[in-house]
Amino acid sequence: MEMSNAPVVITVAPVGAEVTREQHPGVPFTPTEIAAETAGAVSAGAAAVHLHVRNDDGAPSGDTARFRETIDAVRAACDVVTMVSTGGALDMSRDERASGLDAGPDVAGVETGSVNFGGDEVFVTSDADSLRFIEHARRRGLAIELELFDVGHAVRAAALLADGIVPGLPRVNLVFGVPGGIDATADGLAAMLRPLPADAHWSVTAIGRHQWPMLELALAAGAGGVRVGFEDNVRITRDRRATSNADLVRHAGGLIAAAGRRVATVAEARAVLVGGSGR
Ligand code: KMH
Ligand code: ZN
Repeated sequence: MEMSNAPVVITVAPVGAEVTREQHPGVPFTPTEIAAETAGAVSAGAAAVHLHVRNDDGAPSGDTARFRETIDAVRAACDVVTMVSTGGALDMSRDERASGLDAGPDVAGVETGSVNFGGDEVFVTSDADSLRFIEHARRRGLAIELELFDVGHAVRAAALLADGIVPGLPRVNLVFGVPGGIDATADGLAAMLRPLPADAHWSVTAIGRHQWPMLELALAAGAGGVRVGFEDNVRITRDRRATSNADLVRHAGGLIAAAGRRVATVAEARAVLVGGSGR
């Protein structure tokens, strides 16, 4: 994969499904809270938002109306590319996981395989699940970003792209540091990139303490995007918790500048993440 001087899209993942207010009291739950947290992150340089939704009590929600209310609130608060997760939460049905696709987002995130999350937790996405989410997203005219946690997922993503099942520009997000997934190392990054098309727009997510070192490494290797947010990590350093999602985005912006790169505008992010999908 070639080095890149392209602007770097910062995606913020402010909500997640698993992170709790014990881990960070600022995790947003309601549409209003999610919109405010997203707007702050956009002011700090984020150009896309990866959304999960919650009930008022913080329980993950698989309700289309809740997604719609959240997306509307986000759009009223700021200009940003909206992406819904079809990963949902571990105990959700496939229908609940698909609920965001009917809420009018710009982009659908779709997994291409299963992965252990540690202990008894298994995040299951069968090939049939992937194909159903992709078909649903296509029916809705959504752009698709493939979410890859291990090398086999990248192999499957490459086939889905080559066969035109996932149409348009190849867009992938590589996730590092999940207990049963690819390791957050330079070798891990090379292994994930190897099966993918050379023109893929690739973004990097890394979990917990792996986040900042992996993002630095990925930026030096030409990543087209980085993802930060409470969903992935709540800390700037081991000793300092981030004050907000915007704080995490600002820190990512510093790493991008240090790598001699530039943060993408929302218009640039839209061209890369949504362009060619007909939206
Ligand atoms: N919450 C996890 C079970 C994604 O959003 O694409 C799945 C997840 C991945 O967060
Ligand atoms: Zn997610």
